[in-house]
Amino acid sequence: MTTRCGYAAILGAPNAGKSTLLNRLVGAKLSIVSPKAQTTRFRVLGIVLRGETQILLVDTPGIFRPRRRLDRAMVAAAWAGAEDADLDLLLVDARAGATEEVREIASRLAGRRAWLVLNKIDLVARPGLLPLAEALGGLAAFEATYMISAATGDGVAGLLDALAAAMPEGPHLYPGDDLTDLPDRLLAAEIVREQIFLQTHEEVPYAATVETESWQERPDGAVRIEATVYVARPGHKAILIGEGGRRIRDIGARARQELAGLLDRPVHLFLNVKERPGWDEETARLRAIGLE
Ligand SMILES: Nc1nc2c(ncn2[C@@H]2O[C@H](COP(=O)(O)OP(=O)(O)OP(=O)(O)O)[C@@H](O)[C@H]2O)c(=O)[nH]1
Ligand SMILES: [Mg+2]
Repeated sequence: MTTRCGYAAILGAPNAGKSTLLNRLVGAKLSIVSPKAQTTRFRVLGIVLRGETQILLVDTPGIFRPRRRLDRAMVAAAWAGAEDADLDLLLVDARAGATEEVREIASRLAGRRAWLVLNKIDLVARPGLLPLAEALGGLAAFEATYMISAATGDGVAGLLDALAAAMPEGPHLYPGDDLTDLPDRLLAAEIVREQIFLQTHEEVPYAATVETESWQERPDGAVRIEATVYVARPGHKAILIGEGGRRIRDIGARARQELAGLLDRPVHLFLNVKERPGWDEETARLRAIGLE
């Protein structure tokens, strides 16, 4: 029997719903999601088996005009994901439409094998979708156009079938039951960062990074995780800790609960907040999240 296997990168402007789509396609929470732009910072692999095809989906950071070294590394990771893939999916927030950001990304896809995927169709009236597809269709030679809602799942099964059929022939690159190559330590740090994105505002989530410092399997089956949250400014440390330590307790409690579900065992989570001005320009901090 012929098998197929290939990479499909999910690309787009920040907040288009790329991570939501990855999680939906894989059927597992692998990549963190928040209502804020620039949530994802590095590529996240999601592995899906559809019939005889292994689809290697790559969630990427949103593409925007970078300022900090961290931002530049994020955008570079996104384009590297696109360039390494057999097929690029340009995911567009249908409600936001053909923004300047989206047009620029689309124009850079010229000459590559790409599909246009309009997302969040649960938020817009259908008659608006065709003109949007036409406006973007002129910017790259998209092989196909799909209209989906990553949130409700509308149209996603059709997209998955089409992806399976579009992958090149070849042996599967990962064991059959693998869902990702993301190490548990990195997943744990990301789940904490997701809570920071959900529970803090303005520049605070953007000025924070999380690293797992220790991971101990305990005899009773639980895991004890210690993580450090680095913040760029003293004021941010106070905000993250909150009055009487309430904010950091809530962040830890939600992250712990989420991780216990994902790892399927009891989790003891300890968070440390440290001030580290300029971490977002520091090689070691970027390497810790697989950038640079
Ligand atoms: N209504 C609706 N909301 C969606 C849909 N897909 C994603 N969202 C929401 O859009 C927001 C952004 O979703 P993400 O998956 O984090 O977007 P992203 O493209 O990965 O964002 P970055 O990682 O920041 O580039 C979240 O609040 C999602 O719940 C959709 O199909 N419909
Ligand atoms: Mg994302």
